[in-house]
Formats: sequence, C-alpha cells, structure tokens
Amino acid sequence: MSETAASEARQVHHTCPLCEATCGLTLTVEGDRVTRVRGDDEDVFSRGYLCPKGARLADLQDDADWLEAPLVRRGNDFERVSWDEAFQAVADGLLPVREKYGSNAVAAYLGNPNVHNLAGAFYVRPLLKALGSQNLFSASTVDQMPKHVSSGYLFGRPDAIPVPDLDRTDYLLLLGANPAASNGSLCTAPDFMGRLRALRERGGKLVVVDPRRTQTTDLADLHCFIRPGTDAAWLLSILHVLFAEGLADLGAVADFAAGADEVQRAVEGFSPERTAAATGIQPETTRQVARELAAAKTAAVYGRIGTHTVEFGSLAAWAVDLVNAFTGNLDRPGGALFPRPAHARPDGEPGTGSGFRIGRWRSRVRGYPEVRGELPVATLADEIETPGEGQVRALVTVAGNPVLSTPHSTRLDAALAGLDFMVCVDPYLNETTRHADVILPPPRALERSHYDLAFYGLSVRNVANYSPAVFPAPGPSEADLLARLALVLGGQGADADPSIVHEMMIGGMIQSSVGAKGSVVAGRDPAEIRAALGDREPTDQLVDILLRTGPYGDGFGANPDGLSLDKLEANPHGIDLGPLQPRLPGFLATPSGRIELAPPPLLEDLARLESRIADAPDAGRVLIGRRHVRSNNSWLHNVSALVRGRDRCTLQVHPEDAQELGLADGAKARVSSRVGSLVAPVELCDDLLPGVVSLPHGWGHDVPGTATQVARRHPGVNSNVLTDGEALDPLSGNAVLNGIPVQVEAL
Ligand SMILES: Nc1nc2c(c(=O)[nH]1)N[C@H]1C(S)=C(S)[C@@H](COP(=O)(O)OP(=O)(O)OC[C@H]3O[C@@H](n4cnc5c(=O)[nH]c(N)nc54)[C@H](O)[C@@H]3O)O[C@H]1N2
Ligand SMILES: Nc1nc2c(c(=O)[nH]1)N[C@H]1C(S)=C(S)[C@@H](COP(=O)(O)OP(=O)(O)OC[C@H]3O[C@@H](n4cnc5c(=O)[nH]c(N)nc54)[C@H](O)[C@@H]3O)O[C@H]1N2
Ligand code: SF4
Ligand SMILES: [Mo]
Repeated sequence: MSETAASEARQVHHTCPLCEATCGLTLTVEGDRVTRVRGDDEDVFSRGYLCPKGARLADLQDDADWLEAPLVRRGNDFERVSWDEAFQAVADGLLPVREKYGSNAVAAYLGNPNVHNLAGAFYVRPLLKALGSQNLFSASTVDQMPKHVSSGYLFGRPDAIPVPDLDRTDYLLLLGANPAASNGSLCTAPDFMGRLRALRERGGKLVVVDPRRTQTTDLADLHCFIRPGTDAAWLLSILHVLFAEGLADLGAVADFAAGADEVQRAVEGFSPERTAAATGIQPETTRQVARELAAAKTAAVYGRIGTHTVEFGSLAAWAVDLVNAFTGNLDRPGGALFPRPAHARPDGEPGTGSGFRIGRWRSRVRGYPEVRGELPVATLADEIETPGEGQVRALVTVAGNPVLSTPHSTRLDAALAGLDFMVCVDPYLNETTRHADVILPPPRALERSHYDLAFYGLSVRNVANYSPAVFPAPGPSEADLLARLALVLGGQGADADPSIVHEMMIGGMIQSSVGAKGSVVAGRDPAEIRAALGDREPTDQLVDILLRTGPYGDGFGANPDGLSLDKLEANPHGIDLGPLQPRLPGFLATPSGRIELAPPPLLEDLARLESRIADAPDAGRVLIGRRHVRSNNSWLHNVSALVRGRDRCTLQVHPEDAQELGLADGAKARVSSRVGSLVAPVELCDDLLPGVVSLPHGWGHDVPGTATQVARRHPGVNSNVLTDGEALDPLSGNAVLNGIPVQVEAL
C-alpha cells in the first residue's frame, strides 16, 4: 500500500444485509474499493462478530458478473441496452399479454433478498398493486409461511412472531434450526452460537431436536434425533404431558387467552407413547423435556426450517407457541416475546382487530387457498402449464431464483422457458433469469443504505442501526427500478418519472401517520412533516418517518431526544433500545382481543396428523436439506472465497445405509423421488439418523445460458429436482422440503 493510499483509507460502518443476523461490519475503504472487512467491535448488538459471508461482502462489489446494465433478449442472446430501452421492452412485452389475457395472466415471484433490502421492503407493494394479479408467489411458501398462519390465527397478526429470549432464558428447546450454519432465522441474534454458549455458561439448559447431528446439537445438553416431519406430533405430546401431569399453566396470558380447554382435549390422543414410533423419540425423553420446560424458571421453545418446511408445518408452528403459552413463557422475559422495533406502529385497541383468514381466493389449477395475498410457489408451474382462462403467460421476478429454490424445479424450469414474457429484477444472469426477456439489475449491496426493517422486528433485543450507502450507485436505485416497473404496469409509459411513485409513497405514509389514532403526530400538518424530511433517498425518508413516529421516535419535535434517521446516522454502531418487554394484550389483533389458542382450522388439521402417526413408521429413506455457513441459498456461489475447497454439495449417507446400498465414500449415487432424479457424490456421515439422507439446496449451476463464471465452476446438483410440487402443508401452502421419500442406489 502506498503512503498516499494509506492516508486516504477511511473506515465506515455498515450493517451486513446478507442474512438475518444484522452484524455490524467495519469496512476499510480506499478510493472506490473496500480493502478490509472486520466485525465492528463497537456494534451495540453484534460486538465484533461476523461470519465468513459478511467477511466477503466486499467481494460482491468486485464481482465482474454482477450486471451493471440492463439486458434484453435478442433470440438466444442478451444485449446490453440503456435503461430507457429496457423499460420500453418491458412495456412492449408485458402490457399486450395483460391486455389480451387479463391481469392474472401476469404473475410475480418475490425472492428472499427482498426482505434484506429497503427497496424490496417498500417498493414491492406499489409494484404488485400496479400488477393487479392474484397470481402472486414468493419464497415465503418455501420457508416460514406456516409461522404466519399460526400467528395469524393465534394473535390476529401473521407478522406477530414470538422470539425466544436467548439472552435471558434458562431453558431453550430448539427444533429444526442450525444457527451454527444459518446464523439464525425468525430470531435475529448476531453471534447466535455465542449466545447459546452464554446460556449454558449461566447454568441454562439447551435441548435441540434434529434428525442430524450438527454444530448446534453438539452444544446441546440433550440432542433428540427425530424422524423428519414429525415435530408437530412430538410437541403435541409435550402438551399432552403438561396437561396429564397438571403442569399446564398459562401464566400472565391466562387473563386474555381463549380455547385452553379445546387444546387440552385436542392433545388427548397424542400421548408420548402413541407418537414415539413416528417421531423416534422415546416416551421417557418426551416426558422429561415436558417436565423440565414446566419446571424451568423461564423457558423458550423455538422452531425453524426443519419444523416449517414439512407436511405438518402449520401444526408445528402452532404447537411451538402452545408450549410456550402453557408453560407460562409466552410474552414473559426469558420466554418468547414480541419485539418492539424502532419502526413499530402503535398497537391497536384489543378487540377491534379484524383477525386473520386464508382462502380469499384460490389457485386456479389445484384450488390452494391464498395466504397473505399469495399462492404456493409449488403450484407456479401448474399455473403456467395448464391452459385455460387465467393461465399465467408472463412473469415478473424480483430477487428470486425459483429454478434452484422451489420444488420440482425441472418442471418449473421448462415452464419458464415457455412463457410469453418474463422480466427479472436481479443482478445476475442465472438459472432463473436466463429465461428472461428483460433483466433489470439493481445496484450492489454497498451501493445502497440499510436499515433492517424486516429483522429488527424479529430481534432478541430492540436495536436500531442505519448504514448509509458506502459507494454511490452507478445506475438507478432498486427503488427507482421497482417504481418504474410499477409505472409501466400502471400504463404511465416506459419513460415515466419514478419520483411520481416516491412522492406517492412518502405522501401516503405521512397521511397515514397523521391520520392514525394513537400516533405521536396525529392531526399534524402533512406539509410540515414533509418539510422536516429533507432530501434523502426516498427509501430513507420512509424509514425516517417510521422511526420518528415509532415508539422511541422524536415525533417530529414532540420528543426532542427521540430517534430519527439523523440520530441513527450519528450513532454508526447502532442504538440499543433494551431487552424485549411484554407486549400483550395490546399487540393482539384478533376480533376477540384474546389469544385464540385453539383456532378451528388448526384443530381440524389434527386429523391428518392423527392418521399419519397411526400408520406404521415409514421404512423408506427420506431426504432432508442442510445449510453451510459459506452458502446463502443459491446466490453467493459466485464468490470465489465462499466456494473454494472441497465440494460441499454431497449426498450425506449414514454408514449403515451405505453398507446396505453398497455405497462408498466418494462414490456416485442416484437419488430418485416421485418427481425426479439426480446423481450426487456420496459422503459417508454418521451424523444422520439412519434412513435419512441429506443434500443441500441452492446448487446446480451448470445449466446452459448463465453468466456466473465462478458458480459454473462449482456447480453441484439441484436438490429441488427431487422435491415434490404436490407435497404441501395444506393450510399455509408451504412446500415440503424436508422428509422427501427417496430411493438411493449406487451408480
Ligand atoms: N430444498 C430446499 N429448498 C429451499 C430451501 C431449503 O431449505 N431446502 N430453503 C428455502 C428458503 S428458506 C428460501 S428463503 C428460498 C430462497 O429462494 P429465492 O429467494 O428464490 O432464492 P435465492 O437463492 O435467495 O435467490 C435470490 C435471488 O436474488 C438475487 N439478488 C441478490 N441480491 C439482490 C438484490 O439486492 N436485489 C435483487 N433484485 N436481487 C438480488 C440473486 O441474484 C438471486 O437470483 O429457498 C428455499 N428453497
Ligand atoms: N449460511 C447460510 N445461512 C443462511 C441461509 C443459507 O442458505 N446459508 N439461508 C437463510 C435463510 S433464507 C433461512 S430461512 C435460514 C434458515 O435457518 P435454519 O432454520 O437454522 O436452517 P438450517 O440451517 O437449514 O437448519 C435446519 C435444521 O433442521 C433440521 N431438520 C430437517 N428436517 C427436520 C425435521 O423434520 N425436524 C427437525 N426438528 N429438524 C429437521 C436439519 O437437519 C437442519 O439442521 O437461514 C438463513 N441463513
Ligand atoms: S452472520 Fe449474517 S449478518 Fe452476520 S456477517 Fe454473516 S451473513 Fe452477515
Ligand atoms: Mo429462507
């Protein structure tokens, strides 16, 4: 490094947007490059922690395959075009389809990075409004939709997700999550593993339920191996024991909880003895865990991917909250609580909520109910392939790679190839976007500001942190892209000014703030508030309104010491707003104003589970997934440092199974399911429950027509070739991605 370069180096702080942990990073910037990335020791929440992905955030800045200009299809090739030409191509391609076949002929798929990005958080809504289609799909139905369903029914708010109080609990029961790899999900906790170690160091107990031994189970006092897909049955057995032994106690929520007797009756048939054959967990172990949960000073139950992406996902999500409730741990410190982030809206009046329902419309081909305005992505291929009124003929994707991430992907891949038109807002020419007619690339992660709108609402402490963009964006912001798309779809023309949408968004948010009962700015003059916002990026102005009218906000002058974006900017290591506090009953939005412990749709779904546990346990093999700390679903495989080393996309097989199947370590095996088959290298692994094999998702980068050079050299295989588009959790529409029946044979 030359003297001058060294003297020019500056340090900036930026929240990592890659996963849910919201770690603070300290970046050394020289000129237009980041030369070093470290964990920010002074970050109020992450205190220096970072993972290998965060350490490589700057590599995305240097990734030559990150598109910088829009691409338009010309035959089999793509041509770089100007932004105006690109939007004109969208107008020319998309509008005629909608005109000819109606609004539902244009579908949208929204991928996971939308929740890690302010543009996705705010601007997808106007886009979908302009689209006006009932064919909306997202990564939520290959992920957490069951939790929204249970929260919707229990609390009246699908987004009200109780978070385990990791830092204060005395007993944590963790199911189907591996934070050692994932860094946590629906539970934002930078250095999750450090927090689990701290739990044990203060004398607390950790119990982990997982069909596979992981670095998380290694830390546990007790690891229960469970047969995939059976967590709901096991948790109902825990409840059964709580009731049978007189241990059930709703604690502080008893005064406003309805349906306890129905729950007690519903779990009568789920004794630990009856579920043991299905779950593989011995009745004495189940009883022990139930008694310990009830006896612990405080306890929290937390279930994630392994409990949601299964046949009984909604029942499992519900049962998690029921165990929290009936051990007196719902909404109490040390138990599971609702965060109150800096951007939270005022609670309503209990008893005035409109509640939650599903099925306001149904998918055309298979009749699946709409949930939160969307349909199961597992049925997207059906909707594209099946002719008739309402057939999907065009698709808009924003930050999604469904060809690798969603079930029966060979079929979806072929279906996408047959669309009349497809437009993708995505930085890469990848497995999905290669089917596009137009690709609109957003700026890179460090070229946008960040405030974690999604994950501070799921955080184990209330914190707030804002990071300005590190570098200016060379092209339009992603908010501009989405706004222009919305304008095209709204018939305003390809050259309409995105500030029309920005003004509408900002004006609309101000209006609803001054109009809201209980708002700190109720009745104020919108123009006065507008003037106080200054001229930041539109997404930042929206965050500023939320912060200033939020529970810790400055109320635009009403509470001068309160939060604002300026104040966050002056505190680049974040502001700690304290541990989680009880939020009930104020946060409830059920029509009754109570927690509805026994919602009829969930009770009705129990019959399906009953018949499953009555069946003899399946003798066949089943497939589960796994994550690796250096992957992030499908899209970080183009970063060399994150894919170096030995092939991670292996089929893990227990040595007993391998022996039976004649498989050796390193050999190739054919794995087949009802819908597809693939060949993968075998890795012998005694971490698994025998009968369970494991393959990670997000690989399979060797399809023709992509331009991700690094990923292509480390292709792996696409595990979603095996997952079944017809295997769904019926209430949530969530795909079954764990516990897939498969045959394995030596090749
Ligand atoms: N078998 C199996 N399948 C799974 C899972 C599993 O456990 N097993 N997990 C599921 C889960 S939990 C999820 S969330 C889904 C994810 O499913 P998807 O969201 O469909 O897939 P990702 O791999 O996250 O793809 C993200 C896309 O966003 C693009 N992108 C990255 N950053 C940005 C940005 O800033 N703006 C825009 N516009 N685009 C960006 C990337 O290039 C990529 O194309 O996968 C699911 N699929
Ligand atoms: N490094 C990395 N981090 C990520 C991601 C990534 O791809 N890579 N993806 C991000 C996303 S989008 C999400 S949603 C989160 C997910 O975060 P997690 O929920 O922690 O996901 P996993 O690490 O896949 O852990 C799931 C665990 O469930 C187990 N399991 C499988 N089937 C069952 C079952 O039936 N019952 C039980 N009890 N366990 C089962 C698996 O063996 C595995 O250990 O991670 C996020 N963070
Ligand atoms: S754990 Fe998540 S937020 Fe933290 S550095 Fe890694 S990817 Fe970024
Ligand atoms: Mo996810």
